[in-house]
Amino acid sequence: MSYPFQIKTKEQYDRAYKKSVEDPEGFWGEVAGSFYWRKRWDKVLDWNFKDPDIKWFRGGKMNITENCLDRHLGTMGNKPAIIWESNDPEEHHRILTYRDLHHKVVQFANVLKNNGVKKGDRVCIYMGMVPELAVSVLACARIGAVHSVIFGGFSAQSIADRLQDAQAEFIITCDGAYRGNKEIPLKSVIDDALVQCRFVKKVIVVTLTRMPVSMIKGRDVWWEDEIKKVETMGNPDCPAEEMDAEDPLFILYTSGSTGKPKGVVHTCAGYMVYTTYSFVNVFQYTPGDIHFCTADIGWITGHSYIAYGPLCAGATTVLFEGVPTWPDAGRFWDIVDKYKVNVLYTAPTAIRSLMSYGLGPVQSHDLSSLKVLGSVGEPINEEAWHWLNENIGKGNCPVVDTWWQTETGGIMISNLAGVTPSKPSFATLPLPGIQPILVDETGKEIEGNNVSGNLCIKFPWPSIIRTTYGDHERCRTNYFAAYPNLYFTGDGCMRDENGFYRITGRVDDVLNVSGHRIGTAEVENAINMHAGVIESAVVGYPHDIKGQGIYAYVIYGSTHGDENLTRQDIAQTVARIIGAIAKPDKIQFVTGLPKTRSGKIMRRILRKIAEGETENLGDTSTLLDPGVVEEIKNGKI
Ligand code: 6R9
Repeated sequence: MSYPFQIKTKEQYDRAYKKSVEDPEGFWGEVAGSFYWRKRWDKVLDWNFKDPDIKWFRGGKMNITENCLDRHLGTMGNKPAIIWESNDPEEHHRILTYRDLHHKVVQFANVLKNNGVKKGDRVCIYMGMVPELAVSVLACARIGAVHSVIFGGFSAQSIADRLQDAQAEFIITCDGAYRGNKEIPLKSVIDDALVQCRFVKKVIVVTLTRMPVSMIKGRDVWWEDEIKKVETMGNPDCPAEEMDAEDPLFILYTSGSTGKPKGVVHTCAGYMVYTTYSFVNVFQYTPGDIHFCTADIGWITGHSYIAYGPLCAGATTVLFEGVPTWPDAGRFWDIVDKYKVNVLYTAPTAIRSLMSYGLGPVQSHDLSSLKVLGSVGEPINEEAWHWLNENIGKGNCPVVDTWWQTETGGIMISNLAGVTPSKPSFATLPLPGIQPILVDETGKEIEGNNVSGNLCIKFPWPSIIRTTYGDHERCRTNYFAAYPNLYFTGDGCMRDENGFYRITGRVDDVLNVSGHRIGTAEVENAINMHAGVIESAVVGYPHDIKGQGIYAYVIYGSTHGDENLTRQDIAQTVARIIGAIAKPDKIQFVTGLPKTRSGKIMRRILRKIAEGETENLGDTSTLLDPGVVEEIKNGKI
């Protein structure tokens, strides 16, 4: 397979970028021309950021799975599409060729149809990182059902909230999942969620751990039994549903600055075009390369750069079930060595965690197959960047620092491996089609170089968020209302003397803990549900491994028993309401919170105290009760 849109030199990048700004429709029309369409589009782009209303490739008809699967069968049916590495390194791994994957997707698409799933229906997927997860995602896309993958670490309550918001009547899950030395009872978590969600009609359960699960008659069915049924049905095919370019492809929930996660909606054609375009260009994918993205498909990185982007490009993508530190901290390097991985795409938090084990686990493996290293999810600190570059890449592999978001669908600002320059801890330059702009608090553009501001984007790109499911107004106010005619990212950013961008972190009340987005309001709501808690305030603080840790200030009513046990109880409540990823790292009991006269919590002060910077707290004169700050400063945790 060749990629006519692949950029190979800095000059080509400059030319592509210029064209993408001067003639965006011409530019993206050309890129889109190398995909398979049932019917070409009538118009490349219609948009306004006011409503917002954004339509790419209007009138085009296609199905993303025909691009990920069918069109590869003729020339590379026997090429590995997915290499699956199980949690247990001793267990046999599985390789699915494009033909195998096509067969499984078509088969399971028929299972979905047999179980009543129709185009437009929402299907929730709650699974471990097993091949059936990729098959489920693609089978939904095959029949035009809208998938909503929920990361396996979320609690029953979080699942119930998402099921209700998406009105999802179908669920695909596993009995359990393996992660390191743990077995996670996925089906049982789903059962707990469904107590509140009587509208769910069908739950399809993959057999994996074979831990005991309840199976409710008429609602719960086994994946394997359903596959047998379609096998005996005769016609094994399942023609792809013809989708409109702007039909929804999936919903993915993500945290914002308010309490309730938002269902980010991506649509079929634009998402396909942009994830493939960015995949091929950022990682400089060459046919035959083995691509290993260590994210979970439960996050956007897994959607775009384990599943859709690589498969549309006909790449071989590694799907890893386990964790980086089990059975030992050499697991990533073992996988690189075993499959001769060429591109490794991972997160700063994983790198920092592996750094702490020293070079022993690295040195015992042959990493010479590596060509490109990538980072995503949070700002990468220079130390981690250099460690990756020197000890993993041996100075020979370009490191791409890729900045993007669930809402952007694909990589927005990043160097292109070996093509455009890199700079430690800088995402560097925008991809063609991406027009970043820095603004001040009032929305005024900050021009020139060596400046900082809030990062916005001033022109649409094909995989931009279209809406938040069921609540378009929320999409408008969250992303398009802060500054007129701009998409606001929520990130702070600086532009250096060369025009390179460095993302400095969120400027809203969103934390980034181990690369996972968590809203402070969400954690506060969960803490406040704990019996005895009167009020709480949550802020982030720098954490060596996680990037940010969660620091909670809690006003607790009755001093019932041991403070440490109470802390654990509160953490347990948060795990129940959101999931273990949102457990506070530190809880400080206080008798009051620093509030302004209008009742707003002054988080700035709480953040400084959490960071240990108690000396220079800035202006506290607007506080209702400045005394409370002294108490918090002197308090212990
Ligand atoms: C893809 C993904 C998005 C937020 C984003 C920003 C942070 C992601 C980054 C980065 C600095 C990078 N972020 N990549 N910050 N440098 N290379 O992570 O999506 O989970 O929605 O998080 O992550 O703060 O706004 P998502």
